[in-house]
Amino acid sequence: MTDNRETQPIPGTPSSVPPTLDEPTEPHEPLPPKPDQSGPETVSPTGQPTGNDPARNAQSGAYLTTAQGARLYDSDHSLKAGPRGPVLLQDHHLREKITHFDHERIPERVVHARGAAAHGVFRGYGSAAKISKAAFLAKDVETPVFVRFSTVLGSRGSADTVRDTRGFATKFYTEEGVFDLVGNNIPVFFIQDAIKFPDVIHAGKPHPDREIPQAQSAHDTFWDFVTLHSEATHHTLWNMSDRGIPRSYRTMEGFGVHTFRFVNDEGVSTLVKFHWKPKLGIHSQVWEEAQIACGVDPDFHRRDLADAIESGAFPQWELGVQTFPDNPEQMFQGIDLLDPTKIVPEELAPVQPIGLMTLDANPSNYFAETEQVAFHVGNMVPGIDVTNDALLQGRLFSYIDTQLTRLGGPNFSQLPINRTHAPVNDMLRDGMHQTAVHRGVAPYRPNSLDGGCPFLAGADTGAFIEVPVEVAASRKVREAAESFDDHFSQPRLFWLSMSPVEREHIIAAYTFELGKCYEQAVKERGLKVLARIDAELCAQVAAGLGLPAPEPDGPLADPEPSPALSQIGKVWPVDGRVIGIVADKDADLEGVRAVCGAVQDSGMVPLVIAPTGGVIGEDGDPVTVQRTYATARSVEFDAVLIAGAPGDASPAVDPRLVVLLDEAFRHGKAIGSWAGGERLLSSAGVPLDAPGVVDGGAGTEVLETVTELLGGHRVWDRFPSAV
Ligand code: HDE
Repeated sequence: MTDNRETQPIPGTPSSVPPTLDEPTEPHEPLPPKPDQSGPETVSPTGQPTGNDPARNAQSGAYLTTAQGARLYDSDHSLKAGPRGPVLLQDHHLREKITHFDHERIPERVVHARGAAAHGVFRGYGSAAKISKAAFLAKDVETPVFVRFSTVLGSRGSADTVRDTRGFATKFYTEEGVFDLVGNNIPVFFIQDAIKFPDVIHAGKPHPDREIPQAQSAHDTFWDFVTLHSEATHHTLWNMSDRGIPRSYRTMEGFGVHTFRFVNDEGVSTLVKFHWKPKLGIHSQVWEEAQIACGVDPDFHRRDLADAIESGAFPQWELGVQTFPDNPEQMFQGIDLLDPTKIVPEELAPVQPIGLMTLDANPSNYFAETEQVAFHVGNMVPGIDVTNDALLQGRLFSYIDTQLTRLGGPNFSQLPINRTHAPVNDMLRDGMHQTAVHRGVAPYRPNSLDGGCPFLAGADTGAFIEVPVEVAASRKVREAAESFDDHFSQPRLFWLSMSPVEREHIIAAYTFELGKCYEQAVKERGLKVLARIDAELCAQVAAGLGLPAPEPDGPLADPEPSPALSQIGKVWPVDGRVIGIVADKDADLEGVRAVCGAVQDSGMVPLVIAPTGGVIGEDGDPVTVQRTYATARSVEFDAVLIAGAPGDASPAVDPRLVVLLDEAFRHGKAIGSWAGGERLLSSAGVPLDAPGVVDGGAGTEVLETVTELLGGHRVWDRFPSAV
């Protein structure tokens, strides 16, 4: 513990403590914030700049103070009656410090508790202008955004790479107010009506008795629910596919899930479904990789996002919409647009790009920004409106309600991260944590005392006006439309659209998850559901569980597959990919230097792995080691290169390196070697003639082939059932 009495002496007080050498002895100005450390512009609801003023933030002034601004001379010792106590109740600083600490935690989100976020900018293409009057969609308009990615089931401290749906929530700070697009990385949802949301979440969360398992769907209550509610089949199938274990937040698609409305200047409404398309392509981990990452790097996705942004590899997504005529039926080619368990295949309604989002700055403070951000599907701007989707309608209630407990009152929109960039003139007053100092005496309207202000806007002055759709005169019912009863045709469509290797992953995922259930009845019901998707899927999972495969208890649909749903077979940019380069003192260090340079030139990240830390090579230009055999694990690398073999030709390879190479090989990663490195590969049991194992030539030549392989994400030919 550091004692600063010597460095900040109280006048007239002798001190026997020697000065510390590792702390500055004179107050000095703090370092300027890094370029990526500034939050969005902030204005208070009364138009005053507040909050983000650096002069008012902790850590930016020279002297430590209490919350009231009194300077402190000691923050390490309680006020005592003599050096050996007792501690005095009158120590205000002690009580303030401990009391504040006691209340540092707020309730975590009931779902989506684990998240990571980034700031960025959205630029409209103008292509949506004909169907939406939203100003931020106009050509070249730039709008600041804040995006929070999340898992759904796990607690705030849970691992990133679990099998789960991912949240993809975007706050657009538009000039017409905040627009929140609160979506997921899966385009359908478990349920068709919000009233079931507490049920599906209770089923997915840990069992109430032992509170296990954490952040997992592989347990009885989850499978009990999703097999009893067959509407959940489609979403569950996406979860069991590679979409449930993304490689990175940067390589996920995002979806608005519900059908929304766009409204143009003439008041014409068009139905739309939102899609985020990642510029880096859609990529996933393999299951074993995801499981290992849960242990060796539980922050895998959070770190990946922050590192990429810090290194300047700014992730980008194109926002697109599928559009449909807003007719009274709200159906498109037999697909009910109000049913959130259905997609519309892109082959039937292409995704039309309307803007580009770039994430270019990490948050400065996790709590203030990522934790306190409050999204709400009801935050809309003129030009965008909701539909009658019963899931969406329930969400319109839930998101404000949940913030009251989570953020401690009704004024959460005043928190810096939630503040709109549009002028606010509301008549909401008082409440917990009110930070605005409202003026005027008449927070009601009409009034004559505040000059009649504020006035109402109209369509021509930018008011948000709901689309005046007809509400069908009908009886009150607790029912859904008949088309909502079709729970299996789209799961079959998804299955038929998968490549063989993707199907294999799905079979393995169901076998794992149902295999983790204890209840025989749940496993058997799970197989009955699979029989309605596909006979081969059901048979293979049944074989894995050691159970008979049931016959389907209804007809199988015959949908046209949608190739757009498959993640495999395309070539993508390699930006931000991580290349591990194994080297030791006997390696071709010149080659390593050249390869590191070439990796960086291609926008990728080189990480040199060596037996120990420090540097390799004692001459003038040593190579810096970033990972050691103790800290490296295959999951961090998209490809591994070996820059030579130990000079003594010893066949014994460090067992940690064997694990690294074995995993990289089995997970379909490109592996390259040069300068004798193949000796090391064979000793580690990597077959040199396997697909995607590259040897020979100079290091940079090997890298070239490996980079080409990376464009396809993995060496798919190495999996048992190749594409
Ligand atoms: Fe949410 N959801 N949700 N959800 N949701 C929340 O709001 C809810 C649904 C989604 O990073 C909560 O602020 C209901 C679908 C994301 O802060 C809560 C229903 C989709 C996030 C809530 C749904 C989502 C949330 C918890 C059924 C994809 C994280 C904390 C009708 C389209 C946002 C909070 C962030 C968070 C309610 C279904 C996405 C409780 C009642 C469908 C990405 O209000």
